[in-house]
Amino acid sequence: MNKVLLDRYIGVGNQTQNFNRHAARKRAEAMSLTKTEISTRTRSLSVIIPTFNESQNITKILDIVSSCLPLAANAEIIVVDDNSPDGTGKIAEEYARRARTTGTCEIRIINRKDEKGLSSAILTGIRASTGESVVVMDSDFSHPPETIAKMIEEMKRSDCDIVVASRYVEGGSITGWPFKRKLISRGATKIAQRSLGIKIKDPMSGFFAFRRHIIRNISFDAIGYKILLEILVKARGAKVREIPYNFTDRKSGKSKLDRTVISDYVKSVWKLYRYGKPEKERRTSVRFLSKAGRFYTVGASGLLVNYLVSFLFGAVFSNLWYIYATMIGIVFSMTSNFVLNKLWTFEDRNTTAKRTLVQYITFLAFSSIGAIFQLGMVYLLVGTEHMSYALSLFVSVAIASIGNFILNKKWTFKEKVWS
Ligand SMILES: Nc1nc2c(ncn2[C@@H]2O[C@H](COP(=O)(O)OP(=O)(O)O)[C@@H](O)[C@H]2O)c(=O)[nH]1
Ligand SMILES: [Mg+2]
Repeated sequence: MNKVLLDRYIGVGNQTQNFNRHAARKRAEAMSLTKTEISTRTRSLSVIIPTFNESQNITKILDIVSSCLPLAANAEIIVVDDNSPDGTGKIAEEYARRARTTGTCEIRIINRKDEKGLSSAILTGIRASTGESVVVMDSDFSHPPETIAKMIEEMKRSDCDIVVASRYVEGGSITGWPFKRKLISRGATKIAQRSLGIKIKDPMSGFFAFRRHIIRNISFDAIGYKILLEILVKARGAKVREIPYNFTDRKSGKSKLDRTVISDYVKSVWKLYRYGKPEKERRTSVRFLSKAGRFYTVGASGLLVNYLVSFLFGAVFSNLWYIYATMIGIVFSMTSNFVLNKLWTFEDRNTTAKRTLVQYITFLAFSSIGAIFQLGMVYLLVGTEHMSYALSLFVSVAIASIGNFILNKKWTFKEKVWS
């Protein structure tokens, strides 16, 4: 942020006087309206400001945001603080108390003692708010308060449901972020756009406005940092517009972005990706056949792995006895079969070492039993029943593989055979 803008936001020098004058004028205007006039007006705007350890910013941001809000909106500001150790909640409460007599809009503080997390804090604020439109913004001056009016104006002008203040549309920009953060932001944006089919340029924005009705039927997961993404995916049919703004990195306090943000992000994108996908098939017969189909496909892929690995070892290590090469091929194919069956056929996501090892050993044991059974069966059918080799091979492979599927389903992956 350049010096003039910064001064403007944090209230230094001449700009402070301007803001104070502006606020005083608005207060005077407010006083000319009677209290009942104000309270009987519908609340058209709520501004949600989540905070955590923002003691250096909170008073100034409340000053400036409240002076930026149009009186006619009968707006409220809701600060949601997660019991900040630096006393942000207390400072905000004190400010709100003073504003009750002198302020131009209602300020409420929600102090969450037991819950943590940005998305859930925003959601708490949204639920507690009553405005017809809601704006969400940070408390660290990264989001210029004067953009709020532009967002509301755009919402009315284009009659849309969501207005995103965007860093990535023409006219938007980022000031003060190191290359690494810009890269992470761009990467996360691309992932959201590609995997969730989102068209807008800045779905990761933390600065946005929306009409309350669009979230009426949404059940939120509120994982991690980016609640806008969840709204964009779940508020189907909502009309979205973007307007540019200049994001400026904070000057006071610290960013709360840490490593868990990235894993939370992956989790939330995965959840959103699954959102709206058809429910799991309910018919037992279809599920059984689908798993059997996957089991046989994996088996076929195992033959290929077996052949390729045996061939490769035989070719690369020319001194290796071909029986050893074949054995290595068998071990590789059994292992790849196991991994694919665990993750794909039986969709077992529990990958703890102990459980996986026990499953692997059980799987190998059943595969070996299957192979021995197949040998014995062919020997019996060809030798004593005089069946043709081709037919006896077919019969024994069919019985062994069906047995293998059922045994592994029941004992290795602990599923009911038919359920
Ligand atoms: N209530 C609450 N607010 C949070 C939490 N984490 C971040 N915030 C607030 O969310 C806004 C954005 O956080 P910030 O650390 O600046 O994120 P960055 O801009 O991505 O580096 C700021 O107003 C923070 O005070 C949280 O866990 N709970
Ligand atoms: Mg920030």
